[in-house]
Amino acid sequence: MNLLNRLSRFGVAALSMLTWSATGVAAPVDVPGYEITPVMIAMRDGVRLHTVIYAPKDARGPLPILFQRTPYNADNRGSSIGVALRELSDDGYIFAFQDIRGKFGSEGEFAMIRAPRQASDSKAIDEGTDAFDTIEWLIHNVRGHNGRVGMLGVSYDGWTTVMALLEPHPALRAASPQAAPADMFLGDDFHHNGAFRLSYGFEYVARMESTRGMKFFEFDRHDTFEFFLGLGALPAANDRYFHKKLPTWNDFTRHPNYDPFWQAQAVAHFLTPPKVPTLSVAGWWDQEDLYGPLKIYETWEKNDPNRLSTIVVGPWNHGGWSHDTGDRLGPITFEAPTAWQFREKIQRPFFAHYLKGRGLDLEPTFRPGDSASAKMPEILSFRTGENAWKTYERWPPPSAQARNLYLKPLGRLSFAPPTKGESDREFDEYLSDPAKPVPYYPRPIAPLYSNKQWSEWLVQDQRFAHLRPDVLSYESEPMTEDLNVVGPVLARLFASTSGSDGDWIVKLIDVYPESPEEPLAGYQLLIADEVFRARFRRSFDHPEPLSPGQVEEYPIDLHWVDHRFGKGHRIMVQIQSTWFPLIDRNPQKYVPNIFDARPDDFVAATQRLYRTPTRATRLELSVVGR
Ligand code: PG9
Repeated sequence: MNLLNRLSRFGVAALSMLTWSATGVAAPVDVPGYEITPVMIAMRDGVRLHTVIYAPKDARGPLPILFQRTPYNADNRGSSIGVALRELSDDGYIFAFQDIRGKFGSEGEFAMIRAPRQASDSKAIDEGTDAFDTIEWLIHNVRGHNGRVGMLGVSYDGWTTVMALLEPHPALRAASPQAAPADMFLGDDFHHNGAFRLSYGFEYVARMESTRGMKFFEFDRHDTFEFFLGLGALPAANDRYFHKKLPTWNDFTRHPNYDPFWQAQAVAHFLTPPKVPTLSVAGWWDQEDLYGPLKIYETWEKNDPNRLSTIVVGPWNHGGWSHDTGDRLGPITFEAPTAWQFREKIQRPFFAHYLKGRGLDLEPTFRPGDSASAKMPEILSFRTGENAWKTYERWPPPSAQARNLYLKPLGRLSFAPPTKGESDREFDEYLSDPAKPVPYYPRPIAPLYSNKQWSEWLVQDQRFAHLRPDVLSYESEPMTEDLNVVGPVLARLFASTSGSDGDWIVKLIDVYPESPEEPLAGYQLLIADEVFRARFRRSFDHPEPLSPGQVEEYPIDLHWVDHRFGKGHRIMVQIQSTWFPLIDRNPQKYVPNIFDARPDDFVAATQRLYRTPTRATRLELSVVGR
């Protein structure tokens, strides 16, 4: 029996499931002007996925289908039609929202970031085959469509969009994966360079795996800094709260290294050359997934002769482009409604072009070259600090010049390399004490989803950490002219520790001028940041202890930056070894698995950063003139 026959056989069963939502178990939100059809759609292995279809009642002709796959409740998604999807719904689409396996109304088992199937196993399923099977069903069962399907979504839903692009259904004609994670060990939600994202890992997994729906973890206090410090070593999480019932937490504890478990799950390793026009989206201050969209775009770019893959990076936090106007983030203002501009002037014409055959009516600012162009800009980026959209054909732009910014004595930062004998000390040092970790945000630190702290922490003024005895701060002279840092930023540390493991956290900061006219006088704004767990300096799959006191070189990728350090601003670098509870505390004494560490494994250590001609700790930047 071919796939189509099988689908229509299951399709009959699917339509009979319409009663499921009529029982009061759950019901899709009502959206005036739309006919709502909840269905159970059978996948190739017989598992049925709850899908809600919204069709405009006043459609004057066939419409494309916009399809989203989510672990966050398809029944609620209709509410985005007039909001996050408003600029699209104004154009007229049929929307289909689906619960992925094991979540809310769908059958089957939920697997957190289910690993892509092996190419050799044609019978296996993954989120890509589920997208394929659903599109197949939609185009044969939904009335009034034009044969074209688009997919889009933020974060988890962005990742399901990427999965649909591995072996895309022929009807999938345009896709926008937004803040899609690429690798949960190297750079996205759960770890960065092997360092565990404690508060996020703990709270997200509790929320997603305590029930088939979602349930927030109930903290017994407001300050989660205190909660996580009180938790002590990580075995306490299962002993006290999770009791080995949360599969992903158990996976964290069993896979402390970049072993086949994480490698098999990282979609970055499985991407196929782009076959579908794709608009990736990332936010400069995305508190969850900045690594993913950049990595996915860069990987696609290696094999994209037909320019199918493009990217937009704006001044947003996680998903910030999908709501409100985007003219500010916390106290930082952008002088333009950047989120609305993205939705109205980029996302809307992108889907209208590929799904409705409309000309690409982009604003002049967003068009590559001088004339109206039939192509999306390859890279559209909002340069923060200058507050202007820029288009680039390549990253970094070919005109970019490499420049190094060096740590100097007395907390100075300079483009002049260190010289022999400029200081009688070769290093600066601090004591890192895991019993008194540096908070990542001024305390009290609220639970992640309880207020705006989490979603805006990356634009928090860093003065709360400046001059702490366990944070090294280096600052440049005020800029005498604008400095445009555009391209990848790499921190190259030469460092030692008295311990046998440790973390290095590097923060690149724009310090606003101390002037009475400046509303944010002295503000320390994070521009780029990253953590590196030293045990992984040679290999992420085979960690190794450090030799106490031995100086090692650590290249740490701080990702892309497009920022103007304006005239009068200073550049600052802060370096520290704890960032809590964002990152779990490194015991600083090597233990094979930090998830098995005992309370007495945690020891204070002296950290040294070197700044000599041969051990010149620095930031490697790309700089452009305009
Ligand atoms: N950042 C979230 C997530 C994505 C994928 C896995 C785990 C978490 C999200 O916002 O969906």
